[in-house]
Amino acid sequence: MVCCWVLHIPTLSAQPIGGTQTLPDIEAIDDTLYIATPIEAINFIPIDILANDILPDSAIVLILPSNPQYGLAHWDDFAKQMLYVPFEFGDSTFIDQFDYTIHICYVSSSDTLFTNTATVTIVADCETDCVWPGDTNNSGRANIWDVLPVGLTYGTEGPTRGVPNSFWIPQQANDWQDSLELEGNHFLNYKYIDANGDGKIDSFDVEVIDQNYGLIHAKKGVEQMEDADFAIVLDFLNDSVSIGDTVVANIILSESGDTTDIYGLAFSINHNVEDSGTMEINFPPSFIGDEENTISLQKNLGNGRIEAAISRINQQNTGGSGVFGVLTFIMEDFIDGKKKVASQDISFDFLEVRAVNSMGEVVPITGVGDVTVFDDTSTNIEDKVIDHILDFYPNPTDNYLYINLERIQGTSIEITNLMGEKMLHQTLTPHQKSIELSLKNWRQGVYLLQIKTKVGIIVKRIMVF
Ligand SMILES: [Ca+2]
Ligand SMILES: [Ca+2]
Repeated sequence: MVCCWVLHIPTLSAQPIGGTQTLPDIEAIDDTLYIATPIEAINFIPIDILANDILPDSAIVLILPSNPQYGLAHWDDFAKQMLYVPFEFGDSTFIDQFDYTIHICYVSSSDTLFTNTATVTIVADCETDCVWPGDTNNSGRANIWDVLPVGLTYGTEGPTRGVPNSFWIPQQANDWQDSLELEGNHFLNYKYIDANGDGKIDSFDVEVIDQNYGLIHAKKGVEQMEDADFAIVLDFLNDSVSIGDTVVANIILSESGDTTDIYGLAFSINHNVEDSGTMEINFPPSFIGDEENTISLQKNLGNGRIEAAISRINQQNTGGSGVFGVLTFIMEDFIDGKKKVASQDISFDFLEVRAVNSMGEVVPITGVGDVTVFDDTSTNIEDKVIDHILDFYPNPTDNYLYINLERIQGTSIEITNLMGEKMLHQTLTPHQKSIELSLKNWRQGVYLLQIKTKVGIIVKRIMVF
């Protein structure tokens, strides 16, 4: 079997161990070395760990590797090279890591020691059917659509993948017994869906999608939105929006026509809000399910794009309609080009939407966006959102919330839920040093803590459990 070997030495500032002498110029530079070799035919793979490093070469006395996890490393003093041999041969893909200590004699100093780290990536040969962890639908990239295959096959078990890992490298994996049937007579083997390679399809595989989100290994066609009677609709609750407002939009499965059975939904939204750092999509309990019986993922990609997916995990469709998601953000300054504007449409459009039933069949669906108006004419300085480190705890909480006000000239505190409903309002006295709020018996979920100060509003997210 042909294997590809990669040596990667990350940039590290070498750390002297002991000694106070003037240190020589020494630098470990990113170093990638590919070796294609029949792995059974060779005992030790040479790794030129010094190739890209700035070292006083002639002064090197000895290089000692620490023990790698998945192989052996050995310094050949005669050949002046590091040799590495993995315990596993052939069909597994993994990353190994070991430190090596360089002993050098330099100028007038006595022995000086440096420690660097070498990372070895072993990529097994899989030219056409490699698994890329997180690209569960084998489309060429890891993104929101990859949540759906995990939901459809949730709980299935199969063979583990060599040394299980979630590195974004092509990975050899044995086929599982089952495949999902996709559109156009395509079959997707379950091995792609087990993103972390542990032999089980579950929420850990969603975490791998999250970790490798947006990464691409092959260019394939853009997934297009289809025309359909069935729609996912965004609906702003705010008629108009000023700086500092919490903007809330419901995400609704349309109620018109017959109710269609669905299992999972994934979508991406384009918008023109520039400071969208606070934007997020949550899936409160709905006809689709709750935290116990669904998986979900949301990604705020910045640059006017947010994506999210939710899927059931019990292989049974749900019928129904209504609100199943909530998009929220806090409005900051609206800047069009480089110019501040006083009034402007805030528009949200669905870019791509996909729904599947429990058989994995595509349910035709379309997306309908919404517009609200940014109106800054009524805004004063107190409504400006400011970034501030706030001392408050515990978070999450199930009982009380303590807030240190010593460094803030706060005038009032407000807590709202994600629907924008006011849960608590408290006026602060001048020079008040702290406050303790009781949140006992609140519904579990995310809330927004807003403290008005003389220079603007501090907004923090708190979680009640
Ligand atoms: Ca994918
Ligand atoms: Ca897994």
